[in-house]
Amino acid sequence: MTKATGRLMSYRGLFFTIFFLLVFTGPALAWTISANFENRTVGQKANGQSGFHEAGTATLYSTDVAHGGAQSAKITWTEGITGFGIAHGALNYPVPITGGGEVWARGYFYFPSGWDWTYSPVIKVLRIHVANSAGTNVGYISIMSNNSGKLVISNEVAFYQLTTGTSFDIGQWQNLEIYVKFSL
Ligand SMILES: [Ca+2]
Repeated sequence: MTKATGRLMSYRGLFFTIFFLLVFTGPALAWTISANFENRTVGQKANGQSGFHEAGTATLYSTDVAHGGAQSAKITWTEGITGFGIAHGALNYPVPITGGGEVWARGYFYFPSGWDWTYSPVIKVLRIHVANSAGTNVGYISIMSNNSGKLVISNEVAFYQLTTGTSFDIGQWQNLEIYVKFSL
C-alpha cells in the first residue's frame, strides 16, 4: 500500500508568486488545506497562518502581484542554483492518505516576463510526495518543466513521464492542478 505523507512541494521562481489550495476528500473524512498568503508581514518567510508549513529561505510574503487579495508568496530564484532549501514551499497533510484515497492539489503560479526555463533535465513546479506504509520515500507525482518551458507530467511511482506540447504561461497567472487516486 502506498500513502501520501503530505508534502506538496513547489520549486522554482526567479520570482514567482503562488497561491495554493489543496483539497482532499476520502470515504471517511475530508480536509482542506489552503494558503492565500494574506495579512502577513511583507518580506518575512511565507510560513505559518495563511502561508506554507515549510517555506524556503527565499520564499517570502509579497505584494508585488496577487492572484487573490493583496498578497502572494514570492520565491526568488538566483540563476544557476538548484533552489534546494531556498526556493520552495511545502504543505503537510494532517493525516496520511492511504490506499483508495484521493487528493486534489491546485496552485496558482505567476512567472514574470523574462523568466527563463533553461535547465537540465527538468524543473519541479508542483508535486505530491508518496511514501510507503513504513514512511519510506516512493517518489513524487509532479508537474515539471523541461528546459524550453513545456509541461512535463511525471508519476515516479509508476515510472511514467510525459513531456507535453503545452507551454507554461509567462507574465500571467495560471492554475495548475494535480489529481491522484491511490491504488489499494
Ligand atoms: Ca493572496
